[in-house]
Amino acid sequence: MCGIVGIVGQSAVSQLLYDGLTVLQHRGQDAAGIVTIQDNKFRLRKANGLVKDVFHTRHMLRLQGNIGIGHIRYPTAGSSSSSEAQPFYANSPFGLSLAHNGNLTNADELRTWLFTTARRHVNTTSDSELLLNILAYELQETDGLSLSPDNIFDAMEKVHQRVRGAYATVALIIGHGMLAFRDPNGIRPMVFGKRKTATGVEYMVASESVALDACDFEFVRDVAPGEAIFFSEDGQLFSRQCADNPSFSPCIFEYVYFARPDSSIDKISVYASRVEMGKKLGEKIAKEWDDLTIDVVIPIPETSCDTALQIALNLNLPFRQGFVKNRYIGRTFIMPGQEQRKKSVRQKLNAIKAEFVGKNVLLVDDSIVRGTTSEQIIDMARQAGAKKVYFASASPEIRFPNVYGIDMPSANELIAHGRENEDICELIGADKLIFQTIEDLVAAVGSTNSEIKRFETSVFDGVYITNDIDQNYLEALDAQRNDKTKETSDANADSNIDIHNEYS
Ligand code: PIN
Repeated sequence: MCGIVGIVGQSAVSQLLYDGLTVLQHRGQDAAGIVTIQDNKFRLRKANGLVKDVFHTRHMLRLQGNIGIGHIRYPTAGSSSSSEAQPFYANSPFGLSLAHNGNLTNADELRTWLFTTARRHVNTTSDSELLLNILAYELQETDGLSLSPDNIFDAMEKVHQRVRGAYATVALIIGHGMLAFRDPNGIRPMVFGKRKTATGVEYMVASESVALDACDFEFVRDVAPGEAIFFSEDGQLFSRQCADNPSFSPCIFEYVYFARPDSSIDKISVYASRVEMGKKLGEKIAKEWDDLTIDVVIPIPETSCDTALQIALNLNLPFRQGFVKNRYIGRTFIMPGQEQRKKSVRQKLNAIKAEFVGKNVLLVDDSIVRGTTSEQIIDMARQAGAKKVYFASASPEIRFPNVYGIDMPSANELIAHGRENEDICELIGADKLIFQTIEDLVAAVGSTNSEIKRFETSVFDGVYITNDIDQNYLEALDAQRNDKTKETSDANADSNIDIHNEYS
């Protein structure tokens, strides 16, 4: 998962881009980058690490200009080498730079086409660099020394025809402005906002609305699936629907886990959707577990807290924060490599014994992915003195890989793949295990926006919205991206060269 921001301002934008990226840091902690335009030249800084570690004063001073984009990255396609950090750059036409959240599902086909037909060199394994080159090719095809918004939208129509998958994208075109577009299914989120200054209007685009709040921009709306919005350098906004058959199918996992609760995505409050998940799951527990005695509901911090509190309210049970989280350690699911994830659980969480001794506890988490964290936490609860440990997941069994930018590429690494409740329960060591049903999850998330008829739910039901995923694709993805391959490719990452990073 990644995060993107973009600003067309009336004064220097680098600090705002930095602030926007910082509040989106939960979306990826692997690398960060900002590019601005000053005097018709790109100024770029990108490297591996957290936002606060990538940008030092000397970088910020060089990132001059009133227009810029930024990216934070968790590696989903490509390796985690720093040369794959974004934004990417292409010199022709005009000078382009692009930052992308999502994953393209026809990357191999695009790579071949770019090489054999468009004769464009792509220097990394990142699908975002492919997307940049497809956009560059289509912009190049339009005539003239300048681009009109209509030229740009015509090119975007062709981009949508060529590219498949998930892509929320911002791009800069030197001498013109900033382009933002979202894939025809609206899988990955993107919003924009504006504000007035003494000298004119400023616009900001971001993955989540929380970035607009933090930068003091007023939320305007979500970018529509298939829509492209062009913000000209002089502060004008143009937009057009550029996809042939747009359908609204946002990724449901954003609400389950990824997005911040204070964000609103596609007119649904992430926080409210998590409370609704708690209501539904509470009702299910009341119905199916009425023979069990639960003494206390304990969330596994922190995504599940809002859900767990609502479960406790529904069941009329005490809610206690039985685990203390070290907030100076990253999200475990988002850490590459199983060993690293395992080790960090004990560093990340500790139990408050008094909440466990002699009690039947109901632990609540947002999801069970690989199951290793859940297993260790259940063990921790028992060591802290719990009599019985029941476990509830706010989302259903995750049985299928994600191909749209969430790092769940290998079915074999998913504990629920090919397993039923009892097997999973035994493997994680719980006394009882309950999952939200997919119907309840969809109802919970969709309850406040009836415009959305369908969510992207493939990790739960194996139905891929882009209709282009078969077993061969999944096997190839597994081979390319499972934990084992990632560990080897990470070890080799430093040997890659980075031809476009000016300032280190
Ligand atoms: C963690 C949110 N959440 C916890 C992410 C663990 C799956 N894991 C997904 C549960 S936090 S496992 O709130 O952001 O800290 O099933 O892979 O072990």
